[in-house]
Amino acid sequence: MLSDHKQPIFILSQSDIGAGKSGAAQGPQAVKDELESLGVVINEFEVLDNRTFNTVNLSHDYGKHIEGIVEAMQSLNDKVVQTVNKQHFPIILSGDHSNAIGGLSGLKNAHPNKKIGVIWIDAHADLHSPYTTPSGNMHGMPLAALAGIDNLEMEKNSVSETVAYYWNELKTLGTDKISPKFDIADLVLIGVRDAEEEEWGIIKRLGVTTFEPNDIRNLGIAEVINKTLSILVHCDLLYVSFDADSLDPSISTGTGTTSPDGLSFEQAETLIKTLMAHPKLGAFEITEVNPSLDTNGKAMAKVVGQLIASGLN
Ligand SMILES: [Mn+2]
Repeated sequence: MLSDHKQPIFILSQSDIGAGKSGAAQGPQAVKDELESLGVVINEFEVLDNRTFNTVNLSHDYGKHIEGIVEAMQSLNDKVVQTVNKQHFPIILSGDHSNAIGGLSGLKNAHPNKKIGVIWIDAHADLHSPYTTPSGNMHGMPLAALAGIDNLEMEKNSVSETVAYYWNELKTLGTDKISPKFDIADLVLIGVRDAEEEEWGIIKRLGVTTFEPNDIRNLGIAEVINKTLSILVHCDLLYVSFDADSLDPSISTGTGTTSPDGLSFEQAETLIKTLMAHPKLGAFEITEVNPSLDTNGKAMAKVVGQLIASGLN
């Protein structure tokens, strides 16, 4: 249950041009439908149809659709700022994980003087930059954009001036051009198990706390949460991002990049229930539900809907 009588506004940010596979643009609506069928009353919601920005003709090797993503994330940033300024609480249902750039930037731009701690529940580390990405897909880069990290120490791509320009726009999203949006030491990765060498380089060099599947097994999810919250105790606000691929593939049927040894339903439920009730929670994002990849109708949206409903009840 949300603390302090927070009034949620659901923001459906449908951009999926950061993913390698299309279809996650339909995820937000599928999750909202599922929440309503579970009895969650959604009084206020906003739908951003920001998936089509500027996608024609603009594919770069090391930042696919980056121009369009800058526009899409500007619109999400603005919507989150408005929501927070109205004293409402943003629950962001997003297409692919590049949407975190707009979501977290919005929280920071609404509270420029507050220190934000980030809890990233994901199979992946999402710490690539255009300089290190193997795929060029922007949904592998949101944390680096938000933390202002290029990782030139491990540079392997020759990035065009155009991509470098738009990457800088993403890092400095918002009218005050704040970068970084959070301190990389104030990041905790939960469930990470499929990251590349360049990402582990950042994690090791800059001291990012990670809870891998073995840690979660050994400590138990309750202790993982305790440790996470004690590491972030000095932060003023928390941004929680939940990627559907953090879940074990046995229950994460409809998402773009599944990976074995993921969270069980019960572990995810405990995480979401505890974090949603936290008084410092500033925004909550749920992402990467892709109904078009689902092997079993809307099974993924159902699982994610049940988790969020459980967190809200
Ligand atoms: Mn992700």
